Amino acid sequence: MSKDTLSTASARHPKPPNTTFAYGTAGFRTIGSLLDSTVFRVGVLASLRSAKLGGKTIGVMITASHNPPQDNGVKVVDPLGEMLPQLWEPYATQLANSDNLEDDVRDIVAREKIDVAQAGLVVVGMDTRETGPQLLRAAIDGIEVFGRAKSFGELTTPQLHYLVRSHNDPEFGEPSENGYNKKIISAVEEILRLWNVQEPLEITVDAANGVGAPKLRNLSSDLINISVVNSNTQDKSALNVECGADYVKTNQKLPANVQPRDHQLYSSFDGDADRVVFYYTDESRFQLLDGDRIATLLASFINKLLQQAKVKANMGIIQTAYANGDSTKYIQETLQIPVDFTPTGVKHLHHKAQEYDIGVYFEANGHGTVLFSEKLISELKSTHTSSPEEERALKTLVLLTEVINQTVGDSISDLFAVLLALRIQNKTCVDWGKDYTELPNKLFKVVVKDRFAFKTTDAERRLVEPAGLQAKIDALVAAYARGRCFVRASGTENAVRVYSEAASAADCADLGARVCELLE
Ligand code: NG1
Ligand code: ZN
Repeated sequence: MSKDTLSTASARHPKPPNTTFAYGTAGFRTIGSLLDSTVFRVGVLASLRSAKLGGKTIGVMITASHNPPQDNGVKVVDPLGEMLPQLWEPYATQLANSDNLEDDVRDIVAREKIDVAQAGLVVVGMDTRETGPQLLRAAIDGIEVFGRAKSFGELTTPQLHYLVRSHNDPEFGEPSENGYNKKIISAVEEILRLWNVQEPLEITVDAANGVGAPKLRNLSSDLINISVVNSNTQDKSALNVECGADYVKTNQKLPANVQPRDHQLYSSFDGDADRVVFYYTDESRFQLLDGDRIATLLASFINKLLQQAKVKANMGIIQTAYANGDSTKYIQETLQIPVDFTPTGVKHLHHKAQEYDIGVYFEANGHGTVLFSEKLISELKSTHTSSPEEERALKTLVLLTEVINQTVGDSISDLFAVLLALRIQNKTCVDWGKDYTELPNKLFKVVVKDRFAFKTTDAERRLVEPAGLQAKIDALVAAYARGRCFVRASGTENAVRVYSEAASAADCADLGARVCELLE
C-alpha cells in the first residue's frame, strides 16, 4: 500500500471538527460543505472495493437527490449496478470518522484480505449542486490513492449505475452516456413501430431544476416529444424548490411553472432523476399518480403482454409501508398479483424483487423499477410463436427489458415505460387514475431529540421502542374507519416520519396529528 500517497492525499482533505458521519440508506448525506473529507475517503473505499473484487469497475455518485440545494451526498455502486453490500457500510462509516486513516485502511485491507495492487477503475458522477465539482475532485483524489478514476461529470444517478454495469458487462450496453441514450431510445422506437404508433409520445416533465433536464434533452426524436419545465440548473438555489417529485408527492399539489390543461398528463422527476411521479387535473382537481399507480399500471400491462405471448412467468409486486392501502387491495383482489412488504429503502425492495421472474417494485414516492430475471429473458428470446399477435407481444416484452433500467429506479426509463403502457393500451391518464380509488393519506415529519430511539419491526409498520408507544398508536388508530398509522425514523433526515391514512381526509389528518402529539 502506498502509505505516503494516502497520508499526503488525505492531508488535502481534512475532516471537519465535531462532526460524525453515518453511511445510511442513501449513503452519506449532509450539508455539502462538510463532505470533502468524507467523499475523499469514499473514493479510497471504492478503490479498495474494486481491489477486493479483482479489479472490477465500481461507481461513486455524488448527489443528495431530493434534499435542499445546500445538501450533498455520496454513495458507492457495486459492479452490476447494485448498492454497496450492507457488510461494507460499516467500513464506509469507519473511514469517514477515522482520526487515523492509514490504520483504519490497513485494518480493512487485512480484514477483507485485499490486495490493493488489484484496484481497478472507479467511475464517478455528480448531480448539479454547487458543491458537486469540488466533491468530485475529492473523490478522484481518494480513488487515485490505489486505483484509477474516470469522471463522467454531471449524470443522473441511474446513468451512473448503468455506466458501472456496462463497464463490467459489455452485453448490457455501450459504456458511455450515449450508449445509455441509444439503448433506451432504440427500444422505445422499436416498440412504437411494432404497434404502428404514428403520433409521437408527448409529455411535459418538471425536472426539479436538476440534472434530469439536460439529460432529457438528449432523448428527443421524431417519436418522442418531451417538453421540460423547471430546467434551470444554473441557478443553484432552485434545485428541488417548489418543484420536483418529492415536493409534488409530499404536498400533493402541482409544482411551480406547470399550468395544466385538464386531462393532460404531466410528470415530475427528483433532483438526481431516480424518482418520478405523474399527475393531471380534472376540472382543476389535482390527481396524483404516484409510485403505487406506476407499479399497478406496469404490472397489469406486462401481464397482458405475457398472456398475449402465451408465456407463463411468476410476477410479484413489492411495496413498503408507505403504499396506499387501497393500492395493495387492488393488486391483491383485482390484479391478483402477490404483494410483499419490505422496509423502506430501495435495496430492500430490489432484493425481494429478484426472487421473481418479474419483480415490480416502487416506493410510493416514485422510486422503483421492474426487474426481469435472466432466465425469463432468455426464455422470451427463444420462445417460438404461432401468430403475429404472439410475436409482437413477445418482442415488446424483450424490448421493455431494455427500456426499463435493470439496475435501479430511473425517472427517464420509468417515464417511457409508463408512456408506452398508456399508448399501447389506448388508456388515458384519467382511465389510469380510475383504476382504483385511493385512501386519503398524509405524511408528517417530527423533529425529536433522538430519532435512533425509534425501533421498528414488521417491515417498519410497528414500533418496538420506545416501549409502550405502539399500544398508544394502536388505540388511536382503532377509533378511525380504515385507519392506519405508523412511525419510523428517517434514514436520510434528522427526523421521525409519521404516515396516516383513513377513510376520510379529515380523519386522516386528525389521526396523523394525534400520533404526532404522542411524539412530543
Ligand atoms: P427516509 O428519509 O428514510 O424516509 C426517504 C424516502 C425513502 C427512500 C429514501 C432514499 C419516504 C417516506 N422516504 O427515506 O422511501 O426513497 O429517502 O432516498 O419517501
Ligand atoms: Zn433521487
